[in-house]
Order: sequence, then C-alpha cells, then structure tokens
Amino acid sequence: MAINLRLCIRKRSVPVAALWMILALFLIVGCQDETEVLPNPNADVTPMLTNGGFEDGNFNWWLLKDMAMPYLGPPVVQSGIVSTGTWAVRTGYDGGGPDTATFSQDVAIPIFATSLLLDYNAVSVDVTLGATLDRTFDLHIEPVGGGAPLQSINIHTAPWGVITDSGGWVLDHAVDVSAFAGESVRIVLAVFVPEYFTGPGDLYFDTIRIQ
Ligand SMILES: [Ca+2]
Repeated sequence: MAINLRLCIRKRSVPVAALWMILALFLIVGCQDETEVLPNPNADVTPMLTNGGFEDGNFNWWLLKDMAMPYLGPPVVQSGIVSTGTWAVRTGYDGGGPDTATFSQDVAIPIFATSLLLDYNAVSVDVTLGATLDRTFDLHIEPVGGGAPLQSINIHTAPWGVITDSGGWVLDHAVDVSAFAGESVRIVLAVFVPEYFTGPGDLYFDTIRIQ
C-alpha cells in the first residue's frame, strides 16, 4: 500500500514540474519580447558629431532651419573656402531678420569630453545700413529633439555700426561643454540676424568636433 502511494505521488509530480517549466519559459520569452520592443529615446543620437567637417559634401546628419528670407539664398556645403578637407558650410550673415538660421545635430557627449571646437570665417560683415543691433553666431545646447536652450554660448559677434572681418579662418575656437559630459543633447549652431537687411555678410564654418 505504501509503495503504491509513493508511485502515485511521483506520477502526479511529473505534470506539475512540466507546468512549472512551461511557466518559466513563458516568463523568460515574455521578458525577452518586452525588452526588444522597448522604445529607444536616443535612437537618432549619434555617439559623437557626425559629418562635422562636411566631408560627405552635404548636410548629412545635420538638421537645417533656414531664415525665411536668407541673404543670397540658402546655406550650402561648398568646396571653395574650407578650413580642412574639401568641404565647408557657407551661409549668409544677413537677411530678413529678426530671424535665425540653425544647424542642429543630436549627439551623445562622451563622459571625457570638455569642448566643442570649430573653425569659422566671418567675411566682410557689414552691419551699418540702419542697424542698431549686433548679429551673432551662437551655440545653443538643447534637449535631444529640440526645446528651450539649456545653455547658450556666443561664438562670434558682428557689432552694429561697423564692417568687420575675422581676417580669415579662426581655427579651433573652443566652447566649454563639460557640463553636459555623459549626456545626450542637441547642439545647435545659430546664426542670428536681429534686423531686416542691414548690410551684407558671409559666414563659413567647418571642422566641428567634440573632444
Ligand atoms: Ca571640411
């Protein structure tokens, strides 16, 4: 009688164990599926600046917002005046302001990074034709995807009332981004024209990198 009882328990334990195994497999597979479909909020964030020297010959990886009435047409990647490589950006430093042309990219700033560096060349920037405000070239650091700036840093100012020129390329201009090391942000290069066609000017920039 005792033997028969033990056999009975063993027979019943087999399907119970199988049920536990099925449940465990279901949980494992279910968890894996859930992990795979989790949205990645930084899916479009590049680990560092990409095409920062514009050597793709175009604005690949950059998001552009031009002025509604730019000076001499929209910004272009051109090969005539560059600081490194073959290509650089040329954009007007005037237009139908107040308005801003922006060049943006979402980036993951490495934990070791301290600076964003770039080369720029401001050519014959005339801010004399009825102007009362400065034009500026700034770096805004925004949340990924855009939004109110977390920080804004001036790169270059073309003061009103005079014609100025950077005298060629200003190389390795550094902006401190150490406060955002280890974070993903949107970097925005912004050409701000505060008034309506108050004198022509050109701006070139190239070789943007984070280090
Ligand atoms: Ca270049």
